Amino acid sequence: MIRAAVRVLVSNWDGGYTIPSRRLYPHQWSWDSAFVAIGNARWSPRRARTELLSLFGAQWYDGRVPHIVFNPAVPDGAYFPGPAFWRSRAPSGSATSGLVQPPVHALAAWKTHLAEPDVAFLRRIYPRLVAQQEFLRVARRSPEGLVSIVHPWESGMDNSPAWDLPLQAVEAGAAGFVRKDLDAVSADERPTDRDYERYVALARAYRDSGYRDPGAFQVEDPLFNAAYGVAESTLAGIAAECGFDPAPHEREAASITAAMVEHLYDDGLFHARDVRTGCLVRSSSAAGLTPLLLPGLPREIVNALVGTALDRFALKDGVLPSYSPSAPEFDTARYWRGPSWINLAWLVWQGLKDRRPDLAAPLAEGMIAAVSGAGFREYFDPFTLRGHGCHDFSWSAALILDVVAEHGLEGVPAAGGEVGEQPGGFGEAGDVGDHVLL
Ligand code: 9WN
Repeated sequence: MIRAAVRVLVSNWDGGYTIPSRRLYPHQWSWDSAFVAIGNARWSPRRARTELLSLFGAQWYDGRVPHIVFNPAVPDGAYFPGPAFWRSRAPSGSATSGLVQPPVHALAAWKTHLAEPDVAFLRRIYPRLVAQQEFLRVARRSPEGLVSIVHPWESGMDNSPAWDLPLQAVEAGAAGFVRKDLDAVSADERPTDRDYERYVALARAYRDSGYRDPGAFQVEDPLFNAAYGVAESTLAGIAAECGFDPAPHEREAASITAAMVEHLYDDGLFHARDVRTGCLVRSSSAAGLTPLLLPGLPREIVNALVGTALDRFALKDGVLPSYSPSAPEFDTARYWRGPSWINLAWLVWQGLKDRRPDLAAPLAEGMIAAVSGAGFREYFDPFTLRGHGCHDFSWSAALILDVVAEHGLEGVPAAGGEVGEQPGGFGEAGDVGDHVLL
């Protein structure tokens, strides 16, 4: 399994970074690169550092880290919306999108450093990570002290039922575009055309405002805010390691945690809040469990989240659905509307490892069992573990390397050796000249 995971990462490597998937996502994605670095740190910290530095090489002057950095060698039509749609360039000259994704990069940089201590790398990336947070504070902070997203693509959980209500305020523009995703994945595993029309209309309006004005969608998402908060507490550690003052980061982590508890928490789960209406968007998204990542979360809230995870997300079974199966919007196969994703399970696992190792263990085994049966698919049916979305998906491979390094191989069937639908058997991890540390 370890070799098969490394093989996926090697075959998706494009020289300085890792594409999420050859056919479906042939460019660099922001939070994917962070997850990939976390996995690469386990066998090639050098590659993990390169991945992160290459992403931050496309950071804008205002500090934003674009959610896609386009590879100029890939034809424009290979992914929609491509560079011609976004019409934006980073100071480095790279064509990029103008949206962002959850800032899980400080965590990735820190884990990379833990795998192979390198203070020079930390000192290089620290100011960029700080600028990434600064962009969110300056451009996206609401009076409640929370950070908002202006597009479902910024949540990373693009098609979550949590966005159905806020998206009703968005007028779907005239079609006039051709989706590329359906060339690679079946339509019933992807967002509907109606969703895409709204995504495109929103992105176009944001682009036309010079990537400045939040349009008809402005939402405070629990996962995004949890990532922002955990970035601050991680930056405190990075600052201390580099000889800088950690206190401002500690204060910011405490203040975002308090604001989340005050404004986004209700009845055992965190929810998104619609900034335009001021209302909480009650949903059953597993995003609402990810504040478990926050080290300063009050104990009673941790206990309540664990209760919800057990009752409504069948946590003990080990396979975390992205949306509660007890909710009417739940779908076993459609993108972010119920299937299990390795990155989401990994984030919740991170939050449980120290607090509830008894529950973190089945989650680790559930992730391992999913890829053992179906290969490194993009997402999985939470009941049958059937694979969905694209094959050879980078973060599924990367995060499994991290889970296996910490948890061991429990969860792999005894007869294992071959990973379900992975074509071609195992390759050699060392064929690119990296050191295998695992
Ligand atoms: C739009 C690359 C990305 C992930 C997102 C996931 C999906 C893109 C798409 O793929 O989004 O950004 O085309 O559907 O939702 O989380 O970063 O893997």
